[in-house]
Parts: sequence; C-alpha cells; structure tokens
Amino acid sequence: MLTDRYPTRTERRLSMIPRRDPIVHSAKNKRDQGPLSEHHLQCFERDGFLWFENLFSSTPIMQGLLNNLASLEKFPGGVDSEQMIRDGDTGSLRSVFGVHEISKEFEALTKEKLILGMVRQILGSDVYIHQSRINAKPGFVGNGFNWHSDFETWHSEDGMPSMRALSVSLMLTDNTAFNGPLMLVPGSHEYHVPCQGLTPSGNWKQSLKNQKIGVPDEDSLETLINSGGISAPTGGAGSLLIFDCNTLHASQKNLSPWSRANAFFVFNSVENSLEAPYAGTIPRPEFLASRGSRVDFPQSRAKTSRPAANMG
Ligand code: 6CS
Ligand code: FE
Repeated sequence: MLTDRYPTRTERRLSMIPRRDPIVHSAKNKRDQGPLSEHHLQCFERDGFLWFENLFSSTPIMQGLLNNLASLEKFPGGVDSEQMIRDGDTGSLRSVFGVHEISKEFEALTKEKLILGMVRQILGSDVYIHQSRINAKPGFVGNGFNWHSDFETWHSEDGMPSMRALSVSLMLTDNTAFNGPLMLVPGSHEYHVPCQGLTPSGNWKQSLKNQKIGVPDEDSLETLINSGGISAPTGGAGSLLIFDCNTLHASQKNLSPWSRANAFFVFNSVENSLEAPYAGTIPRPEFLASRGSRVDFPQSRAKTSRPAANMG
C-alpha cells in the first residue's frame, strides 16, 4: 500500500517537513549532459529557479507567439470553454489552459531544443507536458495569485507522486516591477508545507480564479520568506524562468497600464506519471492535468479511516 509522502489538505494543521526528493534528478555522472552548466544546476538546487533575461527576445519565436496571443480570445472551444478562466471580479481573461494543443506556435515551444535539453538535464529523464497555460494580467484589472506551491496542488488534486516536475515560463510581454511580475521564495522548494482544509469537489473551478485551499499558513510563509527572501525577476518579453514544481510563488495585482502575459509549460518526468489524487477528489480535467491515454485511474484515496486504495 502506498503511503502519502507529502500529506496535505487535512482537517488538522500539519507541520512543514523537508523535501523527500532530489532537486536535480540527473545522476552525478550525467549532470553535464545538457545545456546547463554545473553552476546553473547548483543555483537551481539552492534557489529552486533559474532566470534567463531576454533569452528568446530577439528570436522569430516571439512574434509568432504574440500573434497567437491575440487570437486566443477567439478560442476554438468558444469563450465559454472551461479552459478559459475569467477573473471573478472583472470577467477579464485570467488564464487559458491547454495552449500547446490549440496553437502550433505554442506547441513548437514544447519541442524547442534548448528548453527540452535543460528540462531533461534537471529531471533526469524523458518528459511530457503535464499542463500548459497563459496567465494574462491586463493593465489596471489583472488580479494576482496567492502564495502557493504548484506541487501541493498537483499532488493532492492530480495525484503527482513526487517532486520531479518543473515549470518553464516564457515572458510574452515585458515583466516589470510595476505590472505584477511573478514573486518566488528562494529555498522554499526544500520544504513541503502541508495546507489545512479538505479539498471541495470541483475545487479547480474556484481555485483558478482565486486560490483559497492549498494556500500555506502565514507562519510557514513568514519562516520561509524570512529565510530566503522574495525574488521577482524582471525583464523583456522573451525572458525565460524555470522553476521547480515546489518553489513557493505568488504575484500581485497589475495596477500599471501595461498588460503582463506569461506562457507556462509544466514538464513532468515520465517516471512520475499521475496516480489517483491524494486529496481523495476525482481527477481534474485533462487540460489541467494530462493523463494521456490513461483513463482507468484506480479509485481515489478518500480521506477517511479506509486504507488508501492499493495502487498495486
Ligand atoms: O491548479 C493548477 O494547476 C494551477 N494553479 C496555480 C495557482 N498555479 C499552477 C497551475 O496553473
Ligand atoms: Fe502556480
């Protein structure tokens, strides 16, 4: 019977525990197999993210993506598609999920040699796309995102077993100090912060608009931020951020006139494929958590006295 190595979404509060997985998964003798230097890998291990300012800024990739960004509003699934998340306050477009499946330009990015090389070097295996999205923050109205660890959601609501996934975020617009850049807590990836509160069914319909469940407690946040600080990388469109699935991050509301839009591609190791959600809920839709052809996930792990379903 599999135990839950990262318990969270419980009725009572649990204490923070150290991470139970490597950060860079490549074996020692294979760490040099990829475009990242040993210094890059050590920075990623220390901080939980890497920032490459203007890496793709002057490449043709960007023009194609920006042209596409405008057309995403005419999303093939229609503006009411569940993949289009609208802001609860203003109705403005907040996120579009599954962008690599609706746009060939975004899909091409998932096969970009340099990006795949870095991802495979860190995850130490072949990879697949767990989730893709664009988070948009229109000027003056784009709302922020509460502090969270993506892994905490992907583990509890998608059944991702281990911390062996990462996000690659390409800035589609300039990210400045004024238009709500992503804020990260260096070193926070080294700890699992259990979040108190059972997961309501269909939680994602609310959490993607304004996350309430799966937000770490303020004591834990204060401890980790006092230890590692807050880093908010800024740079031009085409800058690239790679961050570990468990690095705490958030972003503020965009009070500037300048819109902010970033594309995110989540790569998961093929050796870390999804199981039944650890929060005991039914699996989220495919556009949030790709299970490929796997539709026969075993019964969910109900948070009751019943032993967790034997995953065989
Ligand atoms: O629930 C998720 O998968 C999404 N939620 C957040 C706040 N970040 C990661 C991901 O897009
Ligand atoms: Fe996130």
